Amino acid sequence: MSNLPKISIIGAGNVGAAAAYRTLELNLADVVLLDIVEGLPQGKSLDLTQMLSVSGASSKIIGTNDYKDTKDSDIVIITSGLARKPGMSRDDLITTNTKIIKEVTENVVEHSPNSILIVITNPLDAMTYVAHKVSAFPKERVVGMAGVLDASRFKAFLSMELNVAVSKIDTLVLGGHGDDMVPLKNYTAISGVPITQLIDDKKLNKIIQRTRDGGAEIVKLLKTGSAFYAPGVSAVDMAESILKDQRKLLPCCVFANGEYGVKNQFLGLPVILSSKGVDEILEIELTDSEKEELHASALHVKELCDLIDGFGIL
Ligand code: TXD
Repeated sequence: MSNLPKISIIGAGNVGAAAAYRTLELNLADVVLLDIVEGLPQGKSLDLTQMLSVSGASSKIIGTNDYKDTKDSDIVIITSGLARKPGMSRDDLITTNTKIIKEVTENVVEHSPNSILIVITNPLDAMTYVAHKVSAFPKERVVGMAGVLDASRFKAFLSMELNVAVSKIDTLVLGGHGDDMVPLKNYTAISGVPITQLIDDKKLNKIIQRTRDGGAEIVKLLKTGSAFYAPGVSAVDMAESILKDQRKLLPCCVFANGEYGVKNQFLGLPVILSSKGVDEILEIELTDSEKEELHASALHVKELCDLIDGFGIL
């Protein structure tokens, strides 16, 4: 390993491998890729090591089935669990993934008690709740990735529709990572020009609907799994802000303690990510209908968490 920070990625499937690739490409950290399937993380890390000999980054990667190798990670990205198949909702994954996240979190905490957790596994908000509860980490150190991905989808569709550079589009998508996510029109702009001046409402609403269905659209096309490049890169965008103390404002799944009238639960909100993890939750102005949508989404997340509590395994 090098002198770089250490990121462990649990789950060497599609998202885990994409996150590993991006971490190495940015030379952001050394990577430990862990999975329960023997050979899978070892094979992928060998392939990525060989990639590094061409791309030239100095970061290193190892693949393992042993949590000892994850010892003293700065960040742990949790991707382990089932992914959606066509026709499944994210919520359908809840029973199996709750057990997996519980087991994984216990192991992670034992070996990296000071780490910051970035959860990716679906249903995202509920699995972030599981990781928080099982780890007993302070709320600043447990964060879920969804808003960055949902915003990336919104931006991509806007760029396709308007034929403008996607890098100049800014937006925020709040709420839970589900069909009831809350894309914010008023915080969507292209180089500062409000989106409402550039596209009529009917088209914008269509794009918003496509954003809500963005995950399902890819699941339907792939047939055997769900999206992974954009999710992997989105998680590493969050990790970069934390490791480099960049203080990026990003929509992330965080523990709300009264913000936006949401109490004691995880939900996608705008936050500053710093070396502390979740440094600050920003309370921005929302319209009445956005507030309503956010609360409906929060209620849905809460129902899932209550269901998990009912399992009696945490
Ligand atoms: O926005 C988001 N948060 C998401 C979430 C975007 C895309 C994907 N999202 C969810 O991430 C998806 O619904 C899944 O729940 C996870 C992982 O998706 P991925 O596409 O990477 O799934 P894979 O390719 O099936 O990989 C999962 C890996 C696989 O290799 C399993 O062997 C491993 O997880 N796995 C485990 N590893 C360690 N420990 C345990 N217990 C374990 N169980 C399964």
